[in-house]
Amino acid sequence: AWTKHQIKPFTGQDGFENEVVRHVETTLARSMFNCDESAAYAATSLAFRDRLILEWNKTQQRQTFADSKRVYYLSLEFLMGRALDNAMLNIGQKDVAKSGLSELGFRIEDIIDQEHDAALGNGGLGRLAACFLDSLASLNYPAWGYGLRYRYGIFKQEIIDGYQVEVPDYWLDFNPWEFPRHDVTVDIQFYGNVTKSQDDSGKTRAHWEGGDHVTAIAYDVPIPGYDTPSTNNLRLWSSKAASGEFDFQKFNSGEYESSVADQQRAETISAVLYPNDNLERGKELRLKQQYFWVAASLHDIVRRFKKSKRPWSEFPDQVAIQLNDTHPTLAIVELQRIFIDIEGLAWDEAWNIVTQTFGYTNHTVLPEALEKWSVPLIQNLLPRHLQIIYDINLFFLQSVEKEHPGDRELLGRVSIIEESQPKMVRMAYLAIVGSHKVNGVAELHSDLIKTTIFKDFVEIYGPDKFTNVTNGITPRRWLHQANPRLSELIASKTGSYNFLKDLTELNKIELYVNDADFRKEWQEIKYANKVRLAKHIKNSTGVTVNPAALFDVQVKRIHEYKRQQLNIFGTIHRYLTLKAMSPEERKKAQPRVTIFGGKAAPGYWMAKQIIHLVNNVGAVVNKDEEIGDLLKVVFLEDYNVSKAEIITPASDISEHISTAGTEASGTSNMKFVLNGGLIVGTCDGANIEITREIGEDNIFLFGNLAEDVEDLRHAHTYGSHSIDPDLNKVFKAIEDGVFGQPHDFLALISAVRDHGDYYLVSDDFHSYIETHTVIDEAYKNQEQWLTKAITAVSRMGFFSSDRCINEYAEEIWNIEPLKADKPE
Ligand code: 26Y
Repeated sequence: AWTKHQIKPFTGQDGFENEVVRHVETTLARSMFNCDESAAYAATSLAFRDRLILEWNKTQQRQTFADSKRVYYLSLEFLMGRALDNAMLNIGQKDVAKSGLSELGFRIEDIIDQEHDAALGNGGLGRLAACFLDSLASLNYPAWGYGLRYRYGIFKQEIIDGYQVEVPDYWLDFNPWEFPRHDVTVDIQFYGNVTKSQDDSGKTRAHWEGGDHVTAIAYDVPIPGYDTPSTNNLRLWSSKAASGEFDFQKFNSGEYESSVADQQRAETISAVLYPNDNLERGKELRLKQQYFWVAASLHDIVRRFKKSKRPWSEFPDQVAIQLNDTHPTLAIVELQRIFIDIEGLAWDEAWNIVTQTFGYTNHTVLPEALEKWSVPLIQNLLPRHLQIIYDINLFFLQSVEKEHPGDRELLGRVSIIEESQPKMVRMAYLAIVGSHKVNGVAELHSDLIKTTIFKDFVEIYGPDKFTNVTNGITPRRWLHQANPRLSELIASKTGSYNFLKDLTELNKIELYVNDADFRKEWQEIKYANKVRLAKHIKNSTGVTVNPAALFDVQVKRIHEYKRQQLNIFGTIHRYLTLKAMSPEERKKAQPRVTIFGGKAAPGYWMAKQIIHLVNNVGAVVNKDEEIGDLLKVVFLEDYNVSKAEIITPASDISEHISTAGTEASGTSNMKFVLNGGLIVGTCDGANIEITREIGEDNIFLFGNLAEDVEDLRHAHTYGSHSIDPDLNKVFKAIEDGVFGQPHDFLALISAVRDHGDYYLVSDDFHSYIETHTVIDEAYKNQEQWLTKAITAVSRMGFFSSDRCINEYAEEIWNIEPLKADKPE
């Protein structure tokens, strides 16, 4: 087909082997005799990369030539994971690599396993950006990602004596997937001061002068689409001292160390990913990162537009920029600055273009995650930007005043500047005012932002500015790559792998839900995936688990709102219940493995206590011979994308149990169901839409509803807060020292018992425990369970990130796919 690759494929297995040998011997300058797994990984990657580069160049040329509108996805996080497997699958020819490597004496899995994850993100927001890039390329949309090339990604997590220890993630030793563009640089300015002058026509112009200068260097990463030649670009910026900055004067006069220090200060900007997820800290270096990245990206975009020689008014016809949360909000201010200070446009003309260009995606309603930057900090670092922010705010408030005369309280509430001490810039408000569309990431979340944090803005702009685009996941990585056998089984029934391009085709498998052979094979695949995870658990924790037990998984960043504490309290309750049983009763109990994984932000003390408690509970339970296989509790260290690819296909039940109204969407919930696991969850985020799609018989929902959360919290503070009696037994066991020194865990208990139970752990505990009893019983009926799992998978088509990206393209970006022409 013409959509297939125009680059010559490897000429069979021999062709592939020749390329590997050539790269080992020439590119790597090694001999095949001492080609180890890491060299084989390098050579295999280079062989596939060669294929990618040619399509990548052609795609970029095609897009430039067609002069089509592009979307730029600005994200401080891209949690890409590994690239080789993805490249082999998207290009095709993984089969050729498999047999070729085998002939050279390697197993392809071991070679894939050599790659270091590209872990340039914290969690959901960063992984969403990665899924979006995959869908944008696969759907042939002209799109670039812009981010930072952190030298250190998210830290590696080690568990030592039950505690999290952070280890730096230096990942760039060998990275064949990036291309430094030393010729693509942008000069970035910080600090300094602003002067005004009159130009010839008498207009005043602002000049931002002096200060420090740092250079941004582009590193490009090819993003291959699945079964299409389209290969998009992810451009990551790296900082280094501006060429004038390495002070030879200083150097020659013997101040070698201080001249090196200047250099290092510049390189610090892109050195490390901030490890906070949903927790704002207001650090100056983080603001520097944001401006550095945003300014480099905008100058790049504007430079590209100027080559087209079109009038500025056509800028929004060529360029759509999507802000992944408020982290890139300064882009709005920077584009306005470029237009008025550098290109000489009038304010209104410029502002009109700016607002047509930007869209803003909100990912959270948690107050502690909403970005605010102090006015004095911005004043010092970006003096001209602060002036422009004040002007944006002034014109905005004037327009509000016009429509709502005399409503001083409204003006105070919606002001971009918070009148606090010190004053703060509310980045979400700035993002709303500077964008033409604002979206949430699941229906409930999009409704909540309209009725709570952004209510006044709905009043001001009307409801049409606010919309919903429910998140999705790429089925290429999260089904085909993570679970190749299930993908193959599905293809054998749907007739092709086309479901990987149109996930709604999964509905065809519902026809086979009663087909005995199909069911048997499905069951075997799940079991094999559990065996694989059991091996991983053994290797990483030393704990032996029975693959026939019910695998109950909660893997995600550790956060109080995600309520891993509810899970571990429930697990303790299970243990106490088992301990109280007679041997006869125990024989009827459903064996279970409770699996936790996830990182805590290094400064998030409560999250670290949760990790500690999970590990201590595991240490006691796992060696209790009376309990044996009835319960194992494991904490898997260093949860990341490549581990998720092993864990996700192996779950029977996964936990998505946030306090209702707090989890914007969740995306791992989608991944687990797509892999034939069922969900225990609250009525929160995308769980609600998953239920609507797959049917309420196929999901285990529990707990209070979002609409009741406010009243319940109020009751905790002003009424009486009685703790669930079963939960009190759990607290007592902890306090009695059953799981080690109770001292460490008292804060977890008192947050619930004495400090208002903000996350409603006690309110939901009973319903949670009961639901797990229901789950145990349901699992004992394996046939019925299997029916639920197959039915659920068949109805998951909606949650493809392809559907999601098509919605953004139509409703927000107004862009069209651009396909390669048919070859002659
Ligand atoms: C301000 C800074 C500290 C900050 C850094 C990272 C704030 C937030 C974040 C990350 C947020 C995040 O990952 N949000 C998640 O986005 C997913 C994709 O939309 C959602 O599925 C998930 O519910 C939400 O928590």
